[in-house]
Amino acid sequence: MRQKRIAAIHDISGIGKCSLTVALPIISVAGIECAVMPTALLSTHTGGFKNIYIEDLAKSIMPIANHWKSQGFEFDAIYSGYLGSMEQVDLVKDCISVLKGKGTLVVVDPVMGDNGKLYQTFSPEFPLKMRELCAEADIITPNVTEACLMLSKEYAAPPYTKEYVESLLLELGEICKGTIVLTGVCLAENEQGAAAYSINDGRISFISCNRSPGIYHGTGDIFASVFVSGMVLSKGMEKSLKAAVEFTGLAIENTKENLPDLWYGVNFEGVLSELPKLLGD
Ligand code: PXL
Repeated sequence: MRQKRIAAIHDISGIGKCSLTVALPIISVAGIECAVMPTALLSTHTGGFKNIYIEDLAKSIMPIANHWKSQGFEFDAIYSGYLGSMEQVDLVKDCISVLKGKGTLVVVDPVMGDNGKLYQTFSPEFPLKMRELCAEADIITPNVTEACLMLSKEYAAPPYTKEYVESLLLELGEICKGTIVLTGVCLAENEQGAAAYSINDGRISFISCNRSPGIYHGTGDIFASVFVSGMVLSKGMEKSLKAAVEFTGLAIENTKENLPDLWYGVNFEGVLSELPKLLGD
C-alpha cells in the first residue's frame, strides 16, 4: 500500500510557527507525506509583527497542481489554510477539482481571524468569499471568530453556552454540507476544546481539555494539522478530534513557562514525540 499523502495549501511564514512550518512537521511525524503548496511567502506571520515582507505566490498554484496531476500523484486529503487573496480562493477551488480523486478528503481551514478580529491582510469582503471554498469541503475547521465572520454575526467572547455553540454549528451547516469542526470552544474559564457537527447523522460532539490562560498564536494550525492527520490515518472523527485537542493542549503547556511573547507561536516541537502515541491505536 502506498504511503498516505496530504496536499497542504497554506502560506509559508519564515518566522512565527504557523501554516506550513506547523503542518509539514506535524503531518510528517504522523507518518504521512506532506506535499506542500505554498500560497504566499512571508517574513513572519501577520499576527503581531510589523513591516512584514509578503510575496504572493498565486501564479504558482495551478502550475504546481497541474504538474502533480500529470505525474499521477494521488492525495488522501487536500488541506487548505491561510490564503493570500480573494483570487487565491478561486485558485484553490480549481486546484481541488484538478487534484481531488475518489477517496480524497477535502479539509478547509478558513484561516482569517482570531479573538473577534479579521487578520490585518484581509479585506472585509474576504469572509464571504471564503464561504465559497467552504462549500466545496468535506470538513471545515473555523474558530469562533471565523465562524462569526462567515455568518456576518457579532463576535462574542468566551466562555460560551452549549446552546450557543450548537446554534453556530447548525448555521455553519448552511455553508458546508459535510462536517463542521468548530475550534476555540470554551464552555468554562479553565477549559478549551472543539465541537463537531456531522450533517450526515446530525450528531454534535464536544471535546475539551484544561486551558492555560492567555492567547496562543498558531494553535488553530496545530489543531487542524493533527486532526487531518488522524482522519487520513482512518482514526475516525472522535479520536482525531481528541488527538488534536490534546496535542494542542500539550504544546501550550510546553510553552507557557518560558515564552513572554505568546503571539510568536507555541513550542509544539518539544512535544512532537507524543503525537504518534495520541494517534496510535
Ligand atoms: O495561524 C494562522 C496564520 C497563518 N498564516 C499567516 C498568519 C496567520 C495568523 O496570523 O498571519 C501568514
